[in-house]
Amino acid sequence: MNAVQSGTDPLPVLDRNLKAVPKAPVRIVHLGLGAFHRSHQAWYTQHAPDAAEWGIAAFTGRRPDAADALTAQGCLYTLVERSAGGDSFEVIGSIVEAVDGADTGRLCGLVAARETAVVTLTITEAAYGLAADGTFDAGAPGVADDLRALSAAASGGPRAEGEAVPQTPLGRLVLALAARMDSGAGPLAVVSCDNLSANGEVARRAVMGRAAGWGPRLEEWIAANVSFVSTSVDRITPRTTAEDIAEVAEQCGYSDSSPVVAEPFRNWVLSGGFPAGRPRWEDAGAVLVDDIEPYENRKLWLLNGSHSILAYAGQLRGHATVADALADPACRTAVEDFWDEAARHLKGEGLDIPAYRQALLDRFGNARIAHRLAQIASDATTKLRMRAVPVMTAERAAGRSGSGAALMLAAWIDYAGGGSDIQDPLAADIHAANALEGTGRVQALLRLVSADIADDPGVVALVSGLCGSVAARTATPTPL
Ligand code: CS2
Repeated sequence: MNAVQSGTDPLPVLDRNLKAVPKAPVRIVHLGLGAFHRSHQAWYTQHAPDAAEWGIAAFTGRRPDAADALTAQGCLYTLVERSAGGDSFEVIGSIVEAVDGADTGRLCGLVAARETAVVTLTITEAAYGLAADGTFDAGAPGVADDLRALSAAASGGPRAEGEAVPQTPLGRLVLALAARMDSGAGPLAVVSCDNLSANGEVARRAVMGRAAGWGPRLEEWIAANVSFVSTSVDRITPRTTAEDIAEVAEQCGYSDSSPVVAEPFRNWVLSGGFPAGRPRWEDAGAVLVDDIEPYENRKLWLLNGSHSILAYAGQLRGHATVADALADPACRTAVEDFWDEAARHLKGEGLDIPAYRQALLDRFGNARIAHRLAQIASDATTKLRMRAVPVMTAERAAGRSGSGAALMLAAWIDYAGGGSDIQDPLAADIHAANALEGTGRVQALLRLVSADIADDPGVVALVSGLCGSVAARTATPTPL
């Protein structure tokens, strides 16, 4: 489709020529309508052979904007697949309804419907709101309000004017699961697609903790009827820019307010039961496994871990994108050192770590994907817990220092002290820790990531010694 724009006529909106495309019925409800959902789960659903039976109703998080923009163009959008050699364009139609996340009435209606079989989640790692040790944290932001709202909803009766409804995505999900329990529509699967280890189990704990606000009847129903599926998800999806929107208009000849750009690579590994069915995602390349741990560790440690090193070390060294940072030998060495450590603890048949590392270098080096380091730098306390801590702990248990993982933590601590706008669920605690000095500050910041490593004087000394080193490193070329 090449653009032919005559004179100054406005371009037709994307769905103008495609209205005849039949919409699949809603059988999947998604929470977290963002770019990643649209480049990943929506792509797999569109490419499943039974796509015509599986429509997605996707709910936004905090704001309605993404739903409004998508609804205005019939829920269709362009996926721009950006390789090192060029772009290709595909219209995705698997999302059939886009809804403001605050519309809990619609959410409850859809989740309570017998046709709905799957609820998928991309709500960010931080939104699960678990404590650093992985237990349910009734004091996490928004959770106490959710518990109160759920308890009020459980007591039944007509809802009073202005009565609160849960405000967090998982609080809303619990309300909707209660509606399904009451409708008798039967079991379903909840599928976390966030970058957390054992994300199915994390989702179960976070949902059950909130369900306690409703009461034992719902807790028992969820335990008996909801299958929490674990997944490892992968597709680099930078934030869409004004240039991307202009490129789609020029290349495709229509106006699309909501295109999404992604690398050609994609991967989805799933483990768990789907009691009410699911699309044949495996025919689109997804992999169903019994034991997901080796795959999720490989992805979380090697890809996401090195992303975090590049995000903090790279920005400290003046870089803005993943590709720029990786081209800096000082950052590249830090990544390779961390990978060497992580690789020692990645056991499992067919993981082929050398090939995976090489593929990551190729993917990160794709300079046509402008993946901003500032985007990756957010929510460090939650992310580092999954990315640095397990490797550090395994290395130290094996009698080594864990200096590669320690450098990731040190780079974050330097970055957090730089006065930049910190986006983190624990931002207030980070600011408080920054008021301390020296080792006390390092220890206080480490505690926000993991009490275990903060309580190890060896780790505190190691990380303190590495602070300041990343920015000062001279660039020693790594042999290719
Ligand atoms: C990134 C991920 O922002 C981040 O923390 O590490 O979003 C990463 O790009 C995806 O997991 C790739 O699949």
